[in-house]
Amino acid sequence: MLKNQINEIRDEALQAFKGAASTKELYDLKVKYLGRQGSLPAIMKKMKDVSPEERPLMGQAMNQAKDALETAYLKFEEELKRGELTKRLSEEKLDMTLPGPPSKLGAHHPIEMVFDEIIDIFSRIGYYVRSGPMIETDDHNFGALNIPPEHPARDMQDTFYIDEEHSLRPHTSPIQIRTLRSEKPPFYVLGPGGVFRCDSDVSHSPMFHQIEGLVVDKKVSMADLKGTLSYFASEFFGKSIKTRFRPSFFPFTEPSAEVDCSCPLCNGKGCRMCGHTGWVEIGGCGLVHPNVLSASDLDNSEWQGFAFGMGIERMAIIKYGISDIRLFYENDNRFLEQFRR
Ligand code: 2NL
Repeated sequence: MLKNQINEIRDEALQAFKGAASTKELYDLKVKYLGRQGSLPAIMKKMKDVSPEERPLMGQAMNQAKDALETAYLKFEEELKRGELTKRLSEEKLDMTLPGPPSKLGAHHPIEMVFDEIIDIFSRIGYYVRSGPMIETDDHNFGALNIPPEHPARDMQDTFYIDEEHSLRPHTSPIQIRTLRSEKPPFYVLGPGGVFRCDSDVSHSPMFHQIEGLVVDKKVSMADLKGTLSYFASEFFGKSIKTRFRPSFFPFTEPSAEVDCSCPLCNGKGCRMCGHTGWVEIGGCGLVHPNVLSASDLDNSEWQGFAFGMGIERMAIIKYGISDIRLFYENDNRFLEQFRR
């Protein structure tokens, strides 16, 4: 009887389901017994040989067998799934005592390192740091520095104006002016900070960094200025460094000079960095112009001063042999990592 065959397959399948060790194995068994090529559907093909009286009984047995197997399948599948999940969770347990992946250490930015070192060198001879706002008045930026109204430095082409009277400071001198006007002499001041100019190409950034030094005391001479900057250059670049002054002009100093030092890269022999001259320019300086002192209410007959200014990017380029100013602003870790100290 076909009905017996059906029940036999059903029992065999139930037994096999029970023995399945994984959801995969169970699924394969379901395909084997219930799938389109499976053994139960195969029986259906024999229906045509069954007598009309027997047919309903057989259909009933077939439906019951299918139901029983579907139900059993779902039950065993659920059990196996739960077991597999428990097993996976226990295997996936994290060992919190394992060391984590190595964390990447940050590094100092070369601009910051140069600032720190210059400030350190001057603070050893009594200088202190002052700061000021980046948006400044025309008077602090230009007027108080003896820069005449028609001077090209005031031009819209060079300076970022905020309104008629304010601009982003184009140099660090307004820091010094604020100090001159709010504290009492003598002064031994450093003014470090970011400055802004309408200028952007391969060797100019619209935002860059400077540091200025200002001394105001009873008797201050060009000799003091030269001694101070020679001390600085030998501390910053090394003892063998020589310095020289070349006459120059700034509205806020008189006399004025450019400061060169012997090229630290080739030791003065001549190389690509110093343009084969053996000398590199590190900044400008001079004795504070009497108009600058009086514009800040200091008595010219009592007080004298010297001042100097340097570009931080330029100092970093010379000291570390950096080839391109744009490297300072890209924050590429491969560049920055080289300055870990
Ligand atoms: C340079 C040259 C310089 C000054 C800055 C200064 C400030 C006051 C009075 C007088 Cl309040 N002078 N600063 C003087 C000479 C040169 O900078 O090449 N800087 C990057």
